[in-house]
Amino acid sequence: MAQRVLVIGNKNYSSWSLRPWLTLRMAGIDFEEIVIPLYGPDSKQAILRHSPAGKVPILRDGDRTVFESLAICEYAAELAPDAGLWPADAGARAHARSISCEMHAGFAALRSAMPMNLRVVGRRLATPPPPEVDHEIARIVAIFEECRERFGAAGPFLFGGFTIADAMFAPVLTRLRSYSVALPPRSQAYSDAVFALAPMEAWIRDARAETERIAMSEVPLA
Ligand SMILES: N[C@@H](CCC(=O)N[C@@H](CS)C(=O)NCC(=O)O)C(=O)O
Repeated sequence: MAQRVLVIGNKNYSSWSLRPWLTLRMAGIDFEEIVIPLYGPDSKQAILRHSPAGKVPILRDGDRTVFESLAICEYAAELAPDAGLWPADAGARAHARSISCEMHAGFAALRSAMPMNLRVVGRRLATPPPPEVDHEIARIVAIFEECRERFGAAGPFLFGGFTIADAMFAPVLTRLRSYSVALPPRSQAYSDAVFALAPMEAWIRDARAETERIAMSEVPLA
């Protein structure tokens, strides 16, 4: 096996896998990838061969095993200290860490009602989602607007240059786009900047080339 390997799920569906993959690519950190198609008869065993936690993503770096998406992103920031994966300013960095943890731990209603499915763009859910989803979307938009206003002057991303916070929210941007959630202009411009990243384009291209279908992610669409 190569020195550094990121074990991920299907690119079309695995939102947790996208976050560290994008972080590593944006930081210019070399790695090979192993894609394990999820929720098949042998998937769990294949994942467990890499980590007892039994979930992807997993980073294998020599004899180190790093699991949990945000922990892998933090590890990437240590591998590439000059890549600006966290904002340089301590206050901005604290805020970036706060919203990254908020994303990692929260937004369960949105994640359940609007699963990541990169083959879907500009569709609508067949039935209105529960009200918590609207509350979570409002909170996400508030995060985008506040970050762009307070910290975003130096570039198009939440903290100007690309940071782990952008990676943490990238899958959410795909969900909002898939299910036609309108964004205010500043948030839309932010979303456009993330989709225009070359690694993001590459991930979506690979995702659409996959052939597996995971039924739980095929929500009814109007
Ligand atoms: N908190 C974990 C969540 C990881 C997770 O739920 N991964 C899903 C795929 S996106 C998974 O491995 N599912 C396969 C399974 O549970 O067998 C992280 O941030 O990495």
